Amino acid sequence: MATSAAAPAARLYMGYFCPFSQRTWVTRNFKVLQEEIKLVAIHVQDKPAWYKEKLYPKGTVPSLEHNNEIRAESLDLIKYIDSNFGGPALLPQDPAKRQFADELITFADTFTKALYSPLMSHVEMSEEAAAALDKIEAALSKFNDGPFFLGKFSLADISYVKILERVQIYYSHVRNYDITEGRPNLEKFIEEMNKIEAYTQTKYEPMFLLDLAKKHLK
Ligand SMILES: N[C@@H](CCC(=O)N[C@@H](CS)C(=O)NCC(=O)O)C(=O)O
Repeated sequence: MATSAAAPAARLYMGYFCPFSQRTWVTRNFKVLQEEIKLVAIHVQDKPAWYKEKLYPKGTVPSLEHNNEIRAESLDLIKYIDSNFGGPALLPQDPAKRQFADELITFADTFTKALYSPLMSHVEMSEEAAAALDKIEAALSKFNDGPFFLGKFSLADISYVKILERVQIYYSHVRNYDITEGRPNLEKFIEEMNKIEAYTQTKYEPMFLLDLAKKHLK
């Protein structure tokens, strides 16, 4: 009897301490794709030459090798993984929620830059960073059928949570600024995220993350 070979597992090239990689890692965990997507750890500060030469010329992680193609950019990858693999869907069918998800996912890069920028210069807290936090605080009240951006847990939450986790630690220790102060939705969001195992599996001790980042923080 002829047997058909199982499709080879996809490979997710990632840095365990890289927040962008961690978005794809959380997505994989939540969709229970440990067999379908194998993690290949890359040392971000000391990348092997083959990664850039043979796999992904831009050289950043994460990237995904699937069906003999390489894809990259974490915000694109989480959407790709959600639509091309099994497991619970991480985007809703509802068109209004879907459109809001796209807007939020697109804003995640701007949010990241706004929050990191004061930390990389000698600025206490910028208007852009406070406005970006206020924007997501307001976004969290748009749908009231749950504590997440779209009510239920989705890719929108995954786009922000690993950045929020870090900037909460950095601002608290380096700027004495609590990003959740006066932002109750954000506080509740972080509390609820900490009940999602797919996310908590990717967390490290705050002091460890602070130590890793210290040489970049001003
Ligand atoms: N926009 C990219 C950013 C990826 C990124 O900057 N990754 C870092 C590690 S956290 C990296 O690979 N840096 C090394 C390099 O730029 O060569 C994404 O979202 O995937």
